[in-house]
Amino acid sequence: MSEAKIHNLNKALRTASRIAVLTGAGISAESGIPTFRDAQTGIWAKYDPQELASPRAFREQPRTVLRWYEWRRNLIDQAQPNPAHKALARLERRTRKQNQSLLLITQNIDDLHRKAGSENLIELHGNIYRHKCFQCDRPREGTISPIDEDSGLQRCPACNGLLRPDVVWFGESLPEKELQRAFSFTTRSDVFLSVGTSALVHPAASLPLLAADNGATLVEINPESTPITERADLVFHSPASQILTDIIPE
Ligand code: BV8
Repeated sequence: MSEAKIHNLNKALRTASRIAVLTGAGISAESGIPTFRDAQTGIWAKYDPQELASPRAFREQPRTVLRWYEWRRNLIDQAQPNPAHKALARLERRTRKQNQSLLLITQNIDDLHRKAGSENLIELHGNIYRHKCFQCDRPREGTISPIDEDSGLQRCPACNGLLRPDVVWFGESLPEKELQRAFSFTTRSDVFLSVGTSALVHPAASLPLLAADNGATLVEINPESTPITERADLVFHSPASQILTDIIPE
């Protein structure tokens, strides 16, 4: 990998006042969690995740959707933060010491950034361990019990609506406050790291270009090219953990 690119990235990170990071499923791939696009194995292979992650699917087949999330939660329960997650948590601690600020914006719902120690974190698409009412949106503390054949679907104690994972489905709006905060920090960022995302799902996918349009140095870390690759100032076609541990050593 070119030393010059690593040198330029180090320099950009050292001289930045604000560093924004956007992560997608690719950063959790090295924790053994399949990315959203290749998440479908076994009995789930015949389903399209974009179909299952939708209010319509939940209305039509709530048990199937809840079982899919239970399957994904079980995968995530066995996963640990990988060196890429840990490097970003180290970067946040380093920026705090140097009077810089860092905001980590994730599309992932797997809680691994928080487990790795990241604090200044926005979960744009929610968190698989949180639940809420499909009807009245009230949060439900704790997880809901596993779905089995005759188990009644869990209901909201306030309105008797069905409980669902507190994640953002396709066709649903993102949490307003978090989205605003992500946009506002992005427009003022000096460096924007896009890590492990296909940059296809909006509105999260618009953040990297928004940063570049506002003068930030746009950096992409992804083994594959994406719609933002040609706009990026620095592109690392490598796995996230390799680059991030080079840039932010233990
Ligand atoms: C909304 C939670 C208002 C649930 C998810 C504008 C233009 C076009 C379409 C739209 C638009 N505005 C709205 C839309 C519609 C839609 C959308 O974007 N559709 C796309 C697909 C065409 N967006 C919405 O519906 C959003 N809502 O905008 O509300 C509205 C409503 C209707 C109509 C208009 C407006 C809600 C989107 C949120 C959906 N929820 N997740 C759950 O997880 O169950 S999205 C889900 O998929 C993930 O959270 C993630 O965001 C996305 C998958 O993307 P990635 O994370 O990038 O993962 P992916 O697998 O795609 O890629 C992994 C990458 O990692 C790859 O590039 C790979 O190369 C790389 N990689 C692999 N290994 C590594 C690696 N990288 C680094 N290191 C490695 N080791």
